[in-house]
Amino acid sequence: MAHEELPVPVFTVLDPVYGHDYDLEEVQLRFQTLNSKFIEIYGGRPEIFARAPGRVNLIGEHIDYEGYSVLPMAIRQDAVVAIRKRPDAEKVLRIANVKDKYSMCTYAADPCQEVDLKNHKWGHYFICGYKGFYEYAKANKISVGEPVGLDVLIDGTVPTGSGLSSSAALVCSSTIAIMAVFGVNEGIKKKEIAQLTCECERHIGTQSGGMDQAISIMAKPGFAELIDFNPIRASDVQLPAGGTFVIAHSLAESQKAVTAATNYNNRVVECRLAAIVLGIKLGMKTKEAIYKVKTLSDVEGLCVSYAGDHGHSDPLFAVKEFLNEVPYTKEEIERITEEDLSTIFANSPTSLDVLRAAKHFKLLQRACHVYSEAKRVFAFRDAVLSDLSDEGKLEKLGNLMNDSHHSCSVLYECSCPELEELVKTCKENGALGARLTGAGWGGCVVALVRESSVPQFILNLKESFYQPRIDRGIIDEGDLGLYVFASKPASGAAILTI
Ligand code: NG1
Repeated sequence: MAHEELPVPVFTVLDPVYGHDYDLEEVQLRFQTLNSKFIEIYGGRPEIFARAPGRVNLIGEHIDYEGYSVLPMAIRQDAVVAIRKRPDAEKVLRIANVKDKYSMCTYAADPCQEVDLKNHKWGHYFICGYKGFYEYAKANKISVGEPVGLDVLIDGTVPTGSGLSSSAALVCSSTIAIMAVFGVNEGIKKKEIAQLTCECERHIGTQSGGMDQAISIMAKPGFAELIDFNPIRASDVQLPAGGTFVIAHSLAESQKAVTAATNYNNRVVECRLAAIVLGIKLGMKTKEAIYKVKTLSDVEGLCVSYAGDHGHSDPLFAVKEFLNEVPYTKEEIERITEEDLSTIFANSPTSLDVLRAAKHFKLLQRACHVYSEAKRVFAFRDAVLSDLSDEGKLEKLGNLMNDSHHSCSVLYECSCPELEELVKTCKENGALGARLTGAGWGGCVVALVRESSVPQFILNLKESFYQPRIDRGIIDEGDLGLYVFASKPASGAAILTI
């Protein structure tokens, strides 16, 4: 059976989850500490643990929310949730963290509560899972009884604001922990949980695409995954021998939820506008385009057929023909749509925030990025499957990663000076390819490096990129391993009854 059809696995020991590429003693100590801290805070043992990993996206950036396939792999850093139903009748959710800097968050045990977006708290990510779980149970007529109080303790090792999806690791582990503690996990397929957790995370105010939750739930050790959407599907991708992905933090924090209106959600809105304008220019009635066209993938067929009529095959031919390079004002777009943008986005408060914050809209550039990046994902997968030598494959993959970064930086403008410096440093030190990974605007770079040169590569990055920052007190030398490390494809989410 395809693994997305299976439920999230339940294990009674740690080895199947952490057996690959981990120090098992260290992992055992981590769970023991979590257990004793739980007892210290709540006076009793957790009923269940759930864990979900972060991820690094190898290629396919900012295209999941446009309906296009992406190619990430899970990393070993994860979020672990320890949970129990409260033994008394108090209807409160207490969410604590092993790290002191995250103080305990408490919420009413009310699945209908709104997430307070104006007052961002780390515990909100648990509430995303909590709300989503009840919405799912209601939609699927699963009886879960009256809401009860929950005691929760979380330990996350995915660095936050790094583009490695600490948020999805937390939302996914919280959601499956809640499912498990209510005893409804067995009947639910991974692909449904991937879809559900993507919807959960939108309660935080970002219009997420679904890549992070899908890989966190469906990853398999040893493989990257090609993730398709609508419907969600994961296909194993065995990376060529001889290459390793090194993840390096730019040390600029990417605060996706806080900057959503000008960054992440802004790009989602720009893509939708580009798609509507293309739809209209390519012959759709304005009303039909406004109400039916949600993503650039919805109008790709029209673009390709226009290109075909003119002896081309690439949707970019139509994009360049019909969209202007000069940024559009709101009024210019409204002349094409014959409808106010605030009416078009009336049902999406987070998009209305984007409209209020935006000065102009870059439709041509965003569409060019999305269509070209979508192609690169398949070129990457095809190179892996090709009969090139491993060395030839690695070179091809590296070039595709470089092209992806250029597109993110120049067309999608989701890079930042620190990421640019780090990508350049990686290339100067022999990386076959290097690119920002995740949402961007800070966070990490992923570099493809020949396996034999990884230790030297990391040393060189330390000297040229990190040492000046250690000297300035931005990070401690002892923490360097948290900011730059090699990663193998790790395992996906699991429930643990240890
Ligand atoms: P990160 O880097 O984890 O914030 C975000 C989105 C993804 C995807 C990438 C860009 C969330 C949870 N994740 O990832 O869905 O769109 O940006 O490719 O919003």
